Amino acid sequence: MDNSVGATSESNDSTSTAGAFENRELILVSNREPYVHERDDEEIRVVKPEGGLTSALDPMMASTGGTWVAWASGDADDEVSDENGCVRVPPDSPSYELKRVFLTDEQVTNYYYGYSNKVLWPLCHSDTAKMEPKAQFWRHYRETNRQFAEAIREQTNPSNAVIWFQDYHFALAPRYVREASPDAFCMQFWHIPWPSWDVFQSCPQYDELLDGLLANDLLGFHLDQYCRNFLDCVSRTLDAEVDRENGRIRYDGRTIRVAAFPLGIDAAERNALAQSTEADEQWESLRESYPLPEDGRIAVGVDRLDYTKGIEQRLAALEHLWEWYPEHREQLTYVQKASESRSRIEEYQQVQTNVKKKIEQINDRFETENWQPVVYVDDYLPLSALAALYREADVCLVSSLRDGMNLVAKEYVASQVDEPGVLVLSELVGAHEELGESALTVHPNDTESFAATIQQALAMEPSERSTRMETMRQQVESNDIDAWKRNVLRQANKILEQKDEAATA
Ligand code: GDG
Repeated sequence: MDNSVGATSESNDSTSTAGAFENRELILVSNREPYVHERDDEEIRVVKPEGGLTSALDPMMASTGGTWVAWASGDADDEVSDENGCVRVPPDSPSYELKRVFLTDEQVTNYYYGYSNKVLWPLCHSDTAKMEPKAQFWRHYRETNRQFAEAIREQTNPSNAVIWFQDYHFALAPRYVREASPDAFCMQFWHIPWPSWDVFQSCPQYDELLDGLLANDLLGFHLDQYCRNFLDCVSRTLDAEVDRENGRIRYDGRTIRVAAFPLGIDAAERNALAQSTEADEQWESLRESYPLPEDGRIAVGVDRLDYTKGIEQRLAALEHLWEWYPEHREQLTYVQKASESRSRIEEYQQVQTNVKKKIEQINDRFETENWQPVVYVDDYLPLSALAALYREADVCLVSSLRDGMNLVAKEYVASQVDEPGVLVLSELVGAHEELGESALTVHPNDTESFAATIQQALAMEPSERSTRMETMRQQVESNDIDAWKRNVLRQANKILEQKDEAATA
């Protein structure tokens, strides 16, 4: 029996997400938009972020229709949108509405860079020393959440809709929606960890954040552990009845369901890409652009340059490996695929500087005429190039200090074809729950043992690699992005049915 918090394990049926909710329009709300219009001299081009959640949810929106509400981040978004900030997308075959919310520079500074990324991000990753809980950040976070709630109301009657918020940028918006429309159906998925109560308490607005989130009918996290932490925070803070076993909260006369839905990836697409001729071509072009080895081994890391990803810890382990296991000099090349991120925040600039410095130092120390130990790739790669990089890597290193899920680990697994490699995985990432038994586990702060584990990965026999990878592949394939969507929508429909029954009783 599954006795996890608010367990949602369901059989893998083929329930489609099309027509997701009877008689209700789907309104998806996220900070990032699925299509960004950018001005390029005389032309306007549409940029579609590849990978990540926006591209995973776009096909669902295309099949169900409805509205996606998001921050207008493109400099030509205004020009192509109507007087309500709306444009129909996907551009090639429009099937749903994208409603843009226009924010001032002050809002972006305070709501996005400020409260979202200097308070909630470090808080939820249990790094409270990095928190900057400034009053103006909070003020703008509240106002911007209110603006999103108003944008939803401009677009639809919330009483006839399912409003699905994504992530930590919108902890208050559900409350603002519900204030004006008490019978709205709101749900939210929180993509980052939820910390324990003693950590969460360091945020001065802890009670308002919880009150905001409890305006949802369904609240989803990646892991049971995050659900348990959330339920604990609620029971210690608010006048609420908390049923930990069933993941149910009674608060303010309503019932809120809290459940774990571990996010998956489009495993079939990643696997097909890894086998494509496009990936072969991309690999050739990567080899032309970067000093990749002809026949040595390759380890890879793919990260946003974020202090939670443990990139410096990983480089320290690699340095230790080349120092203590000299047989890997000239034999193992580490490729760091890095994407610049949130560069307006000092801590992020610091990560960028530290990572580059450390790489230079390692290369200076071990480099030979024929070999560069660490290759730094900071271009944004198309999915096929990323697939080639994963496919060619003998080892993938994921060393986050905290990570809600970590999709890179799953993408690496799905991209293994022919002779598979080895996943080296931090025990502190959400994906460790699903993949930890077949990956090689590391603690990112234990440099020596991390280095020894990379050595173990490189020495592993092909048969053991295949067995481990096969188990992980099955896990990643059967719990893919479609399974995630189905489980979330099924749970939401169940709650809606119960609500409708209660209303007509
Ligand atoms: C948050 C949580 C949770 C990277 N470089 C390129 C590229 N990427 C893609 C990867 C992967 C994504 O970026 C990064 O996803 P992660 O899951 O590793 O991390 P976060 O961005 O921190 O995401 C995390 C996630 O939300 C989902 O809930 O797993 O825990 O922190 O997909 O492939 N994609 C392309 N080119 C690149 O150069 N195309």
